[in-house]
Amino acid sequence: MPETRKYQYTVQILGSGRNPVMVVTTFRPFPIYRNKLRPVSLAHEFVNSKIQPGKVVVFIKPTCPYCKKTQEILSQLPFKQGVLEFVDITATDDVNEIQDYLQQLTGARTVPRVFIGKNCIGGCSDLITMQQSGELVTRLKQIGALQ
Ligand SMILES: N[C@@H](CCC(=O)N[C@@H](CS)C(=O)NCC(=O)O)C(=O)O
Repeated sequence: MPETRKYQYTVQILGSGRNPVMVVTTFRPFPIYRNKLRPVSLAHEFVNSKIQPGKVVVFIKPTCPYCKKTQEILSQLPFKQGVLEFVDITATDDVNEIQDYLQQLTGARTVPRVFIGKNCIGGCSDLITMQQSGELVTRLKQIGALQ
């Protein structure tokens, strides 16, 4: 059955008098499948947009000790500017959907989830193993992430 899409906008009117300005503040696509309204894909699109070749992205929760350790390890390395990104998934409205999608992509929904380029290397313990074996720096050099 082909998927049709409906869209939900939240609109804010700014300004006053003769020149009101309409601003679309949120936008959510709702694919309708078998007449059921189901929000999907925003989380997928969000995660996909962050995972890029040449970048290191880590999905984190700020309260997670494994995430803090991961941040500590990676922050000590000489990354090129803009190459390393920590994405706090709790700052989104889609924490569960993002974790579900991370599970689908990587086999685990725990944080941190560390991506070197398009590949997920796992979580904090995997990062530590790679750091100890020297593979971490090798992989980072391979994608051109280091200065
Ligand atoms: N062995 C994992 C442990 C990661 C872990 O247990 N993370 C916790 C947060 S501290 C988690 O994701 N729990 C499930 C959740 O928050 O949904 C690693 O080294 O990354």
